[in-house]
Amino acid sequence: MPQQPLADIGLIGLAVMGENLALNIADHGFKVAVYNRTTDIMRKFIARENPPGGLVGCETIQQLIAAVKRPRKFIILVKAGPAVDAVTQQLIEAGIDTDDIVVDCGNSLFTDTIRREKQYADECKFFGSGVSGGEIGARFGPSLMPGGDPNSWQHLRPIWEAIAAKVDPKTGKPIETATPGHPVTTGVPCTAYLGPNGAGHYVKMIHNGIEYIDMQLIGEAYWLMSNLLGLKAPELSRIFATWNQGDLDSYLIQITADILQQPDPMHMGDYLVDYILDTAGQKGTGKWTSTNALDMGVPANSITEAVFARFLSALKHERIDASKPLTGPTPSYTGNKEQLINAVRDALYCSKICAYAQGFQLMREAQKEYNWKLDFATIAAIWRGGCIIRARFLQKITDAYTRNSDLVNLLLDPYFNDQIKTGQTNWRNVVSLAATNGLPAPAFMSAMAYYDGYRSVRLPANLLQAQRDYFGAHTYERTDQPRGQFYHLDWPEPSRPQIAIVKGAGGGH
Ligand code: NBP
Repeated sequence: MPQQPLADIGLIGLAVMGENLALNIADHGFKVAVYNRTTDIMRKFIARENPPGGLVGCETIQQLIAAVKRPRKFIILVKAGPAVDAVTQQLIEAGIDTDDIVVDCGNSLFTDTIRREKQYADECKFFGSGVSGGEIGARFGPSLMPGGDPNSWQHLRPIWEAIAAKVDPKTGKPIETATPGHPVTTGVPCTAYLGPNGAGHYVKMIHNGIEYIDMQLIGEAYWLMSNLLGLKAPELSRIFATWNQGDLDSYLIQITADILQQPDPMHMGDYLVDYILDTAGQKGTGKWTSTNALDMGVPANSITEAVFARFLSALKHERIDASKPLTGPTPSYTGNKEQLINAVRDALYCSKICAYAQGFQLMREAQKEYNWKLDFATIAAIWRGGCIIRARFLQKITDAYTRNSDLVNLLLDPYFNDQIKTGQTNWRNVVSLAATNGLPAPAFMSAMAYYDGYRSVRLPANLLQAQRDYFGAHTYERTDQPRGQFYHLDWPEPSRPQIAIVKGAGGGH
């Protein structure tokens, strides 16, 4: 019997992401050997889906290794965490070569990827690649965020570029016409090498952090319009659909319009959104982004606020109890409806700019911390298609970083600065309306606090530093002396002030 040609790549983990990614790879003409811990799942998958010659089912890790051509490439798509190490160890114990490439495509914490690359360096090339777009993205074109050994990338690149989402080179808009067996093969792929070790998973984590705040902002826009204007789901759907024709054009706005027009299957004439319990879940990537911001001292307050908003939503029983004794105004708005809708649109756009500014500020700091050289124009470009935050807006970010790759903050780019200049009166009015009507809008408000804080020459931190020196002798710098000179005042005895220069930088505990 003639021997079967070896597979181009192996894939481990046939849950929703693994199955869809395997089919996507096969659609592009690559042969994929697939393995799953529970063999029956693999057998059923092959029986159900095997496109002509595209998939090779393997019952053991040894079979999988034997089925893939050298240098072997393996994608791991198992539950993030210890399972990734378990699978990597199995591959190593089963005899993969040092040149074989093991790519973790799950939502792994980037520090785990940094650790794994080092830990397995003598046994294989461990590589991390973020994947965004959920099951549909995995099937027809995700945004792929690879990071690891640059030579390994050259082996992965043809597959990654083939299976990634594509955008139109002229407009930057996603080309979304793939169907099973008919993949999109033209356009600019939404993938690029991002840097060594954990860079890919780091960028994916920031993507997810931005996704949290993008969703929270849309939720607040929906909530303000429905409470202040009394709008019902179908009308709100039409507003979001209209917004989707302009600067806010994005996947999340588009699905919001779709969701709001969905009738409830259990109540004729009603809309599903009104019956969905108002408690949001989360899988932790927003928390990782927030923790990273706190660790690095980067003010990503809106991203963090979006995570807290989910935590607050989860306190449903407490909120019901608290709604009785805790009073506030009853929402009421008597102004012009169209003006308010436009104002909410502007508030959403201005806040979104601030949220992305925070995400990119985080990446700017991380590249120093982890010794990467991230290309921000490229990162925005590979988010234009395939991923959950895909949006017309990302082309503007690509343009901003193409104009100036050293841009300190997105807010300082002329386009984004102009947008905030144009929209900020409306934005401020919406934030005021939210506050005076007792409607929570933490993302709109925190984005504005970020904007106003970032543009302030002086902040009240002088008083704060004085307090720190008063109670803890943490020292302070003076506005009339060079930076780096630290002073301490003997505060409790103001009749005998003593000023002393504390030597060295960064006094305090
Ligand atoms: P899950 O995260 O639900 O993981 C299930 C898979 O992991 C199954 O194939 C399971 O095998 C395998 N597995 C587990 Br659990 N423990 C294992 C172990 N110790 N050894 C070997 N295999 C093990 O799958 P998913 O939802 O497809 O997601 C895969 C990865 O992609 C995750 O990291 C996820 O965070 C990420 N991701 C998911 C999405 C999404 O929309 N779902 C989007 C983007 C990224 P079994 O069948 O034998 O139990």
